[in-house]
Amino acid sequence: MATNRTFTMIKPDATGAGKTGAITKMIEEAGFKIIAMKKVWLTAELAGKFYAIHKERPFYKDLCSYMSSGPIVPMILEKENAVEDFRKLIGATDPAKAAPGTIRALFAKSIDANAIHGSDSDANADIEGNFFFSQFERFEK
Ligand code: 3AN
Repeated sequence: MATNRTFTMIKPDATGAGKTGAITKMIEEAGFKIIAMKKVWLTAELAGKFYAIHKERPFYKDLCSYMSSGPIVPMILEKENAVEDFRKLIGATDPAKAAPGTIRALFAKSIDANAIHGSDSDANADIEGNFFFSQFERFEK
């Protein structure tokens, strides 16, 4: 099903490397409108809540400590077919497998420090956007 909104976060490796502007530029040039955006630094506990879906995975603890190791830039984005098109723009989870020209191919350092997150479904885009942004920040009609 085509949707209009997705959720993303620029991760600590990319914010720390000064790539926030370059990545945001790619997102806008790909036709996504930034609906909401801010810079925050999560505690490991909050990162754990965000990634609760991965609680049983072997990389969960490392993921939570990594995602709380520096600032992140969460955003809500709008575009026709947003979830699917954004996953294409960021590329595969493992940057070694990400298609050339994708955000992860250009900026990710490893499978965990992989520069950016993109929601994998409409339902998760909604849950994840709601985690970071209040109703008035989401500009919902
Ligand atoms: P994606 O972000 O591409 O949807 P998910 O949802 O499978 O990937 O995983 C969430 C996050 O967990 C990834 N962005 C990555 O940072 C981390 N991750 C996923 N798989 C691994 C792995 N095999 N080893 C280390 N970290 C991983």
